[in-house]
Amino acid sequence: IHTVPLIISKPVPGIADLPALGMDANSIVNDFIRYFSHTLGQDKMCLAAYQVYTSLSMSLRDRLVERWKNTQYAYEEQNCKRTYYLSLEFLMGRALGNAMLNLDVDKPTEEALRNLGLMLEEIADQEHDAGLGNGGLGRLAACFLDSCATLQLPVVGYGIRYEYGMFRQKIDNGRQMEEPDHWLRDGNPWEIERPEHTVRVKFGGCTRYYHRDGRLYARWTDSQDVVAVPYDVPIPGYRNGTVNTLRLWSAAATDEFDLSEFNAGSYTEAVAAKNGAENITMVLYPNDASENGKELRLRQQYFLASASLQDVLRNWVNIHGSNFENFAEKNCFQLNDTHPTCAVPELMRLLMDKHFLDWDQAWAITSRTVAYTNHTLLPEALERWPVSMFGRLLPRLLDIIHEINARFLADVAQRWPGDTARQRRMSIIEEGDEAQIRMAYLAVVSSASVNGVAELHSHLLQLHLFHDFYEMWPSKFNNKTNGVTPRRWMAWSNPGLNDLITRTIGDGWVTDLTRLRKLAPHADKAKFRAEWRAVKQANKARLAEMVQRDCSIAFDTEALFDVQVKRIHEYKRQLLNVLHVIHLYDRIKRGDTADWTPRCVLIGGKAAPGYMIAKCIIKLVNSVAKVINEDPAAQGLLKLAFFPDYRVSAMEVICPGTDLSEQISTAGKEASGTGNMKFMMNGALTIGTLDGANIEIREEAGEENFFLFGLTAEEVDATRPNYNPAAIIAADEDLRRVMQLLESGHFNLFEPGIFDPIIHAVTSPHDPWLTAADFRGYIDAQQQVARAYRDQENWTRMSILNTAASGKFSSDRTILDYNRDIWHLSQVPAWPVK
Ligand code: B1N
Repeated sequence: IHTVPLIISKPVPGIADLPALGMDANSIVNDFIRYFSHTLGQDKMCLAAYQVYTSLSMSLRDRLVERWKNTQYAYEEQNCKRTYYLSLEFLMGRALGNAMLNLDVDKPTEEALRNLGLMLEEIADQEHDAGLGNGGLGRLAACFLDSCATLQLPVVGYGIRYEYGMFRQKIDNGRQMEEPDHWLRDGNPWEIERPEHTVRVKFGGCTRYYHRDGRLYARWTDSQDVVAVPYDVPIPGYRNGTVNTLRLWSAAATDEFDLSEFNAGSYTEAVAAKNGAENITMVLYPNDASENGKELRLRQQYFLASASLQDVLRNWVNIHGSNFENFAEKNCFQLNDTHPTCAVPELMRLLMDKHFLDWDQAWAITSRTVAYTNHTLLPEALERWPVSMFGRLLPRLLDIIHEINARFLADVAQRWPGDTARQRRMSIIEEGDEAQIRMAYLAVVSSASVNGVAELHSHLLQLHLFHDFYEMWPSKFNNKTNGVTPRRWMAWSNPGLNDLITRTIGDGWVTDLTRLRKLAPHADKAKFRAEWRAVKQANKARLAEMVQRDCSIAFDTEALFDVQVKRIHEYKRQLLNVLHVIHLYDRIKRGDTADWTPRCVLIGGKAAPGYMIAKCIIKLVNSVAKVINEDPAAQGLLKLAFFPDYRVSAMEVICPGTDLSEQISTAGKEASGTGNMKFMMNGALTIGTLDGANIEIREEAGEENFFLFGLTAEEVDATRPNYNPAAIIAADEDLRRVMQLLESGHFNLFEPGIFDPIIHAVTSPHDPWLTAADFRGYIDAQQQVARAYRDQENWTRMSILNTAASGKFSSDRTILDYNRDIWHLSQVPAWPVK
């Protein structure tokens, strides 16, 4: 194995113990200037904005690195239990502002920079989002890391350093265009390459068995290997000296040649053939809540699992040698959905084939250390790998999966003798024309804990997808309602609200969000409401500016800001939103505008590149927007904009400026949602269905502070068999007129027929999302919203009460729940920086 050799074998006095860097604005800005001028060789004549950003980031990173090392020393000294959060996605967004906030240097540094004539907001705006995720699942992982560091829990994130993150979305003639996101092109000051921790990952080849001391062992041989090079990203806790690690793996070729080709004289071909290795970590698959079964994706999954486990085991062996007795007491692997589930057979393999444990010892460790979080019930997102492909790529792992399954099915047979139907239902291998591995079942069978991400979702998992498993092991199943970090989603992104709240109830809410409850009594004070409204108005002005810049549409900040931003998916029903907008337009055109509440509707989100209907919905939004925004009749009453390239840094501006949060998925389909929580914290009211975490949001806010509509999950299931949208449309004049407008081609006069797939989807009795069924309820709830908004005093009251009730949705609470029920880690404070 080719790693950088250790040159220095004993501690060098003086090297590790440099005096701590100053945390005052002056020393930070001095270092910034030195990096700018000396390290990056810039001068005053050429203020390359990205270099200004890079220099400031390096200055802050230095300060994190000291705390980072001290945190790791504390963890090592305590020999504490650790959790490894394995995820194919970490949607980190930007790091600079977060580092400044968490180091408590944001305000003075901003001021010192201003004295130099530099605006922090402009500098921070240079940073490329780290878009290493699709949506909620990836952003959840990022919020969890922030909470773990803030709670001083020894948790390491393991992920993939994609060269290309989530694609950049451009809108051309109303249609989504994808552009590659080469986010590392200008350099990334937030990562440190660690070539000395490189590991080797196998693909292909076959299993060989051999005897030693009377026992049979297996070895994976004749494989084609790649190396995994780690890049570490610091994860600062909130003002507590802790800095945890996100370790991202990058694939590279080994330094070996194919000797036969080399001997044949094709030196260059032999070197060029090694190119394939880098492909593994080239690009993030841009599918949210749907799998696509590509071999490269399986390679990514195994690459992450194997590299991370080898890393953990090497650290273990360095300290404990080959004694694995306490391993399960000291380590926990949390699987972020089934994507990293190769970790199960890989841990078995490493323990048996490399560390020579027998099956029972290896299984005792694996089944006690692995925990699985499910994030969706949608059948199209459930991962299945063809046995044939899996066996070709990962032959030794397939052997192990077969063995896990055989032993598991023997247990099922023991418990339910003769029930072969049950065995077939529960088998990890699905038989059929092409046998497939059900990754979710593999994860459930092998895990000590299985959780869903909101109460309803966890309940539905037990009722449907994992019903048989729930009967077998009821105590494995639990709920962990999602949360989001209040550092990024309130304290950093909404400085106006941060100031007002802190002036009113002190600053403890940032790390104990339940304290926001203390805002509730202030909702009754007219002066406080006026201040609250002023903050919202300023945030709306900022959002309107961004909409003007990116959509060229003018939003009037007096209007109701009605926002739906999330991945475009039929189950999320952006289409229902558009139908409402068309209905409002129809009312304007027929003169039904008495007591009108002006409204600006913003819709944003990416469609998976191959998801045709989702792309068609984007085109529809843009087409409807064009008609409405250009119609003088709608001026001052209604605007519609599609926000391009929705991403983490855009949400930081969008959610503080939103009045109304759209959470309108078909009940039972959205596992949790997390955007809903960000909006609530920032004082938006929610219009929503009884789905995912909406149910808990409404419970916390009180039903009088939430606009509810739509079928329940049970009603959805009951409605399906005899669903008749044609009858619903015929019976509802408003919906009939909306459909007529659509069918008449009013929004696509020069592109006839382009919306036929959408019209068909709404009118089909097989529409799984029941859009027509919820139309009436939605329109009526929107009418109530409009009426409520006209009473600004009461609206503000409700807004304050929503923020006040949002404490449950801090990811700190979520992580404390994970830790209490699954991880059982102790909090370990970092050594103070001297
Ligand atoms: O995970 C979020 C939830 O809040 C959302 O409701 C849920 O839709 C989302 C395959 C997924 N579920 N499944 C995915 C992502 C990428 C991929 O390749 C599936 N994302 C969710 C956080 O719990």
